[in-house]
Amino acid sequence: MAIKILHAADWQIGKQFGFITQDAGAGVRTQRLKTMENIAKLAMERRVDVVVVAGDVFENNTLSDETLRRTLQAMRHFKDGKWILLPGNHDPAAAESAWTRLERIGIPDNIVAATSEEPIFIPGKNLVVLPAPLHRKQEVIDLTESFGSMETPNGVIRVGLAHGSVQNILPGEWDAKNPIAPDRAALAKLDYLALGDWHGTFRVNDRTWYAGTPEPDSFKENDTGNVLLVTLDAPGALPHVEKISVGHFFWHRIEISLHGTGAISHLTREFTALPEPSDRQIVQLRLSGVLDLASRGDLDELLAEWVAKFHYLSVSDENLLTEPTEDDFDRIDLSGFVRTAVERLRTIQKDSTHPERAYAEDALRRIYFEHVSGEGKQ
Ligand SMILES: [Mn+2]
Repeated sequence: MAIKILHAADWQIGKQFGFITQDAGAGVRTQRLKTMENIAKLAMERRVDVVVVAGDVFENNTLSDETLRRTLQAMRHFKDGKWILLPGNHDPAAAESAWTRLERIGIPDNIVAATSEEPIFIPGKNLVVLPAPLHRKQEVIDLTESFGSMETPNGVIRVGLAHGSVQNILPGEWDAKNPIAPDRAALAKLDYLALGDWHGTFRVNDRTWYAGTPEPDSFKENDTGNVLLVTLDAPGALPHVEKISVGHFFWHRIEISLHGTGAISHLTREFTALPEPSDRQIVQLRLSGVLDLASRGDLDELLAEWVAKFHYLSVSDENLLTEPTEDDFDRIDLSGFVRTAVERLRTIQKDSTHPERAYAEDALRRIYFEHVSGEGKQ
C-alpha cells in the first residue's frame, strides 16, 4: 500500500520577531502555532501515515515550557499517525534541551523525538525513517553518511530525515555548515530524503527536497509557506511530491524613490498590487527621494491609511527629503562645475516660460538629494 508522508521543517516555534512592534508582533508569534495546528488538521484530512519535521522545530532550547506545551496542543489535531520531530541547529539534542524538557512534560505516544541515530519503524506500515539529529549547532562531518550503514529489511520504504546544507546546490551564499551530500538518497538507497534548514521549498533531486518553513518568517523571496505531501507507492518507486501552501502571512520589501508629482500615486499602485487580503501582508517600506510639503502631507495620509490595512507596515524615511527652499540651495557648499550647474538650473527654474523648466526642477531636486544624502554618509 502507498505510504503518505507530510514533510515539514523549520517551524522555529518561539521565534520572537522583536522588530515587529506591539500587537502585530504578538500576532506573528501566535500565528506560527496556528499554522502548526493547520498542518496537523491537513495531515488528518489527507490521511497521511506520518508527519516528519526536518529540524529546527523550536527557535532555541530555552523557549518557555508554556510554548512547548502549546506546541503539543497544536499537534494533538493529528492523532491517526505518527509525528517524527528532528533536532536541528536551533534546537540540538544537547544534554539539556527542549527535547529533554518535552520528555519531562510528557508527550503523547504518537510523537517521536528523533534524538538518536536509530531507525524508526512505523508499526503496521511498510516504512522506516532514518534520522540524523544534530547534537550541537554545527557539525563538520556529514551526519547522513550513517544512513548507508543502517540495514533495514528488504521491501521496506526507507526515508531519511536530516537538517543541514546540501553542498554546492543551494542558491546564493548559503553557509556550508552541517554538510549533506547531494547524492545521499542514491548512496544510502533512500526512497526519499526529507530535509530542513533552507527556509524555501527546494527540490534537490527526484528523491531529495527541502520543505521550507511553513509560516514565512523573513523578507527573503524564496518560496516559503509550504509543506510537502510525499506519496511513495512502493520501495524503489519515484516519490510523488505535492507542494501545499499553508502559510498565513506574506512578507514584502518595497524600496521606492519618490520624486515630484505622481510619486504618491506610484506608491499607491505598489500597495494595491500586493495580494489580498491586506491584513495578511507584512510590509517593509524604504523611501527615498524629495517631496514638496504638499506631497509629503499626502504621503503621510496614505501611510496612515495602509498602516491600518496591512498586518504590519514599517516605514524607513531617513532618505526622504522635503523639497529644498532657496535657503537650502544657498547652503549647499559646492564648488566648480557643480556650483555652476546649480546656478544655471536655478535660473531656468525661475523662468516660468522656459521650455525646460520642469527638467531643471527635477535635476535640482536630485542634486539636492545626492548632496544631503552624501552628507549623511560622511
Ligand atoms: Mn537550521
